[in-house]
Parts: sequence; C-alpha cells; structure tokens
Amino acid sequence: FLASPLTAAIVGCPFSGGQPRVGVDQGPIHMVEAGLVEQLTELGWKVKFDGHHQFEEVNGITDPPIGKLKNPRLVSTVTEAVAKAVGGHANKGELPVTLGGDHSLAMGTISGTLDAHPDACVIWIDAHADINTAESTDSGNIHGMPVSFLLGLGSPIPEFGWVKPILKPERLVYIGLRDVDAGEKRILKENKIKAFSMHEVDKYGIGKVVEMALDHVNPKRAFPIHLSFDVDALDPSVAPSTGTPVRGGLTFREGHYICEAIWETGLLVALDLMEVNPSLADAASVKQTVAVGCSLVRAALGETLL
Ligand code: 5AB
Ligand code: MN
Ligand code: MN
Ligand code: MN
Repeated sequence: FLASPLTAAIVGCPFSGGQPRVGVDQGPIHMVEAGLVEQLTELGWKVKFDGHHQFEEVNGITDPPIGKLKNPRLVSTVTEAVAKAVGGHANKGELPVTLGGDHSLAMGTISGTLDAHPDACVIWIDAHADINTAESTDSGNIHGMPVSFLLGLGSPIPEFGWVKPILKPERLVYIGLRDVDAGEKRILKENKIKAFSMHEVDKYGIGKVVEMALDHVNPKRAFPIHLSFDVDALDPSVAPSTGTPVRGGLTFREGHYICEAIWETGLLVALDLMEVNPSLADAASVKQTVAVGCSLVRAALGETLL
C-alpha cells in the first residue's frame, strides 16, 4: 500500500482542545526536538516534515459547549484539517505519522486514512476506549469520544457534520484497556467490538493477544492497518507524562512488541502517537516519556532489536 521509496510524513499536531490539561500540545514539539526525524531517516525512511501544524488561528473562535461537549467547534475545525493533511499524505502512498496532541485528533487521522484506504482496520492501543458519545460522556472531553464519531454512534452533531461514519465495528480492535466508563462498556457490548484489556494481556501474553487481535480485525492479513497508540496504554512507570495515567498498564516491551508485530505484517499505513504531555511530571519523567514515544514510533516503522 506504500509507495517507494518508503516515505514517512510527520504530521505534528500541537493541539490540546479535546481535554482540559495544558501542555499536551507540546508533545509533538518535544518528540521532534528529541530527534525523531533523524531517527527515522537513520532507519532508512525518507522523512517529510514541514513544521508542526498551526492551529492558533482557530483558537479565538467563540465556542460554548454543545450539550456536555467542550470546545466542540475548535475540535471539529482542527480534526477536519488533520483529516485533510493525513488523507493527502496517505493518498500519495506515504505513511502519515501523527504526533499528538490529545486523542481527539484521531477523528481526523482515521478519517484521513480511510479516505485513502477504505478497507483499513484500526488497532487502538489505550488504557481507555475513547468511545463515549455525546449522551454517555461524563467529562465532556472529546479526547474520550473520537471512536464513537468514527463509528457514527450517538445522535449526530451538526458541528461535526464533516465526520463520516466510515469505520465498521468489526474493523476495530483494542489492546490495553483498563479504565472504561460504564456507558462505554455498554457501547462496546452493543456493537460487539473486540477488546483485549490488561486482563487478557496477563492471561495470554502480549504475543498471543496481538495475534488474536489481528485474527479478529484482519483475518486474511489483507487489509491495511491504522495503528492509533495512546501513550497512556503504557504503565505510568514507563510513560509518566500523560494527562490520564492509569496504573496496571503495558510494560515497555509489551508496548514495543505491539508496534514491532504490526510492522512485521507489512500492512501498516498510518500511525498515531498521542497524549504525550511534557508539562506533567518532573524533567526526568518527561524525558523518559518523550524517548519512549520516539522509540514506539521507530518500532512501528521497522526498528528491530537484532
Ligand atoms: B484518552 C474518560 N473515559 O471520557 C472520559 O486519554 C477518559 O484519549 C478519557 O484515552 C481518556 O473523559 C481519553 C473518563
Ligand atoms: Mn504535512
Ligand atoms: Mn488513554
Ligand atoms: Mn486515548
């Protein structure tokens, strides 16, 4: 699905409007400053990076809540722009690597991927399911909702009219869940969405879990894969600098194994690395989290241990 020479397009998204904590917009800036572009070049990729996207111009819009949803117009405007950027790269056979920023951005990245690769499946690595609807959300934070928009669940919101319900429930699988709201559990069951929580990771081991996840979402290993990785899937001891840490997460190796195994399929067409927040925790923790973010991206783009 990718054109040669293999080209990665870094889509830096300094955006935090999908959640209340400042600083997550600095995640992509720190990851690029840590040398991500050079690291991917070193791996043999042609890397396109024309600077981080500029979202300031929409920050001034009048944006009262719609129902419980916070910053709805801002999130909609930004994610639509991200969809165009990611879709543009994917349609040229490039592999978009979107750096967040909060996970509401995935509304845009996955829309962009599916525009270029309508058959693509989504592997969502997260402590959370991010599948609340406008009705089920308690927090009103849209980073907890992108999946429901992509699936077309919940009542339509005119301000998000550009988001097409293009993701089918059977093309979505989760790994790493451990903090799922009651309403989200109901939504997962009702829509028969496959999820491997930390319970299954403990029970079967990560190797088997990734195999079962691929068997579910990509039985013939024929569909392109969009990997959306929320750094909070990792245990807070591994990735402390993130807005909604939850204990009991993936180890360093389990997180990397997922990325390596998906790269080995030869089917990866898009990657998100989300929710790195360099303003949370001490300097050493920030450095550690940024470094882990970069190494997850490298693992997903073919870095091997031998
Ligand atoms: B993240 C929560 N379910 O809806 C909500 O970090 C948390 O992108 C969402 O996974 C976490 O606010 C969103 C309680
Ligand atoms: Mn670009
Ligand atoms: Mn999360
Ligand atoms: Mn998330």
